[in-house]
Amino acid sequence: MSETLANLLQETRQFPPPAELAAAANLTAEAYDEAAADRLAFWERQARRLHWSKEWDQVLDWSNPPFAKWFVGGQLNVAYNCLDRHVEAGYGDRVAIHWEGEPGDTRTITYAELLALTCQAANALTALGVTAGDRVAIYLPMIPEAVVAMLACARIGATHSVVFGGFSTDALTNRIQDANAKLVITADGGYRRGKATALKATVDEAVSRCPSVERVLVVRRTGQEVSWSERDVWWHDTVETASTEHTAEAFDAEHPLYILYTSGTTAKPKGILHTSGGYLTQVAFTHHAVFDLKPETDVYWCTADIGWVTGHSYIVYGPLANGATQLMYEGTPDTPHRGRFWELVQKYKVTILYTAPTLIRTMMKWGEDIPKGYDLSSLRLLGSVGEPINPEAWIWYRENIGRGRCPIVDTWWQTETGAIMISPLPGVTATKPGSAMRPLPGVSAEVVDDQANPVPNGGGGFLVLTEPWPSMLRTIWGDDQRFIDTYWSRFDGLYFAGDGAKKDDDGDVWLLGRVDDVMLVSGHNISTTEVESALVSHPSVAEAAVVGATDPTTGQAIVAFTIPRGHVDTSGDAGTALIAELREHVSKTLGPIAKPRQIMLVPELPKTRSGKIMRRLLRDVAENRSLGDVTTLQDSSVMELISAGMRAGKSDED
Ligand code: 7RM
Repeated sequence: MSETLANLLQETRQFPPPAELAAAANLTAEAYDEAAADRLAFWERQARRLHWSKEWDQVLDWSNPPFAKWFVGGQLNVAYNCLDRHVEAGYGDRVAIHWEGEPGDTRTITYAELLALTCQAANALTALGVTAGDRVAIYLPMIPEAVVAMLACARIGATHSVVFGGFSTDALTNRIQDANAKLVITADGGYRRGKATALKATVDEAVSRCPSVERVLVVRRTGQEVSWSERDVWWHDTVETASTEHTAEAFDAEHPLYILYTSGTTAKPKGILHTSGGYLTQVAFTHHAVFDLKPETDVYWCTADIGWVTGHSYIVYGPLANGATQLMYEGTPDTPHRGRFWELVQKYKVTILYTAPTLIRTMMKWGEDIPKGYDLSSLRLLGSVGEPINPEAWIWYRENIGRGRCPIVDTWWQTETGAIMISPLPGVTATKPGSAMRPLPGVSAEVVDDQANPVPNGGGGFLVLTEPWPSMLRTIWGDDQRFIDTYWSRFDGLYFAGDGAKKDDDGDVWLLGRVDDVMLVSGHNISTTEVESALVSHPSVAEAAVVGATDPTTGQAIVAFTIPRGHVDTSGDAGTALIAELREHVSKTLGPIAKPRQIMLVPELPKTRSGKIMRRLLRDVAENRSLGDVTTLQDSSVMELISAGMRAGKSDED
């Protein structure tokens, strides 16, 4: 029998939950049993966390798969659930958002204030002709108005489509056109890396190619010069002069809440559609369960941008549905200095931090002296999302940020899943560095081989979801067939996530990267993640990206791009010696089959705007091809540096 995916990495460290946290945890181990006993009754109980104007008749309608309906016949208003009900319950004075601008300006917004702002925006949108079912594009920096704009859409039943503020005119144009948006909400500009960058100019250009757009609503953030036309209106002239009273109308549980485009690498972006009742149920439940949120005392900080699903589910809808107090930050981690994030944790006494492996590995590269300079004692729980987190990065995060005290929740999920699916429970799970551990209560996941048979413990294969879940995508906007083809056709009746995974000897799940990235070396399927983790486990390495390049003898050969840690000497012979040592290190850690053919020492790696490594581009470099599409790249100069290094032959090969 041929293996689906080799299982090379052995990691045996384990960390039980801190006793104090476990004693007061929001969820105990019983939750798994309750959900297993009756999954739909479990989700029905979670739905009761929300306020429903009309109770549902049926929990799940799965009569027409893969098109699910959750809480059929139920009605609710998403914004009412995030705002009004907290104010009505007496929490109007609780801070919803501590906002910090990149230049250091601040705003503190209570739930009562956020409600008033959202009502004003809802009234202004209505006055601009937006009604339930219309699409609204939101292209804003990380300012409170972004949250207000999303909630105002939700309040009046308009479907928002948030486009990340760093995206180009073309990306914005395509997304506005695909959704036929009627209104665009933007700002004059935003602050990034110490500079005021323009947004309005990009919108002007995009809108000239988008006949569906009737009005453009503009927030003044930087005060920079903007050109103006008849379709433009200022936020301060419309929203801020509107009435603060607005009665929320209830919408169907399956009313569309938002479209969020996933930037496919080559094909046209997919508009992932999420609806209301099931989505809000699962984001609220998971935020409560995974982050153990105590709304009276916690200060929660998710460092994602609102333009990604993590910002939608774990800055806006989950935390606000749960009445959380959170920090929202406009800028980058290195402006004005590399300690900015830790300075913010110290200043706001952040208790729960949710960030991405890319940030953690960047901090590793900058060195532990930076976080050492700050008081991080307020932290009690750490989260990770976006990519597999290598065991060494996990340990670095635990020691240097969590100071050995805080549990880490490694949360696996996707834009398509809407909410966290696989994650430790912080008061229950004894975590393993690098493993997302088990599906959450109510979630059914499996690792299967190419015949859809579950792999035994110790085996690797494809991650699938075997039962529908409340926050699942409902379709791809305007393209049901593509929804079926992309997610439901590879394995009959199963949702195919596109990720490789393995089960360890205890049955715990380890994510191994996208299956498109898996390497085939001398007949063995080897995961990029495992080789990267082996490299990062060397004390001189901060970050690594591994790809398979065509090879005449082995089919594919492993090529590794490696960023050294800050203190490491890589000049001349020291660099050559390090490369030889790293190849040996991988061979010893994973076995000779995984020994890289080539290792390049590089200053940066190509990443998407949300921080995921773009292995496709590195494959082009490794195979000496001209670079493909680089428009979604975070920093295009990175590729020139890497290609130049490759040409100069700064690598080592047998
Ligand atoms: C939330 C988000 C989804 C893809 C997913 C994986 C990867 C995300 C983890 C992870 C390993 C994790 N949505 N991914 N979280 N891989 N461990 N904890 O990132 O739509 O932008 O990306 O991200 O490959 O399929 S996303």
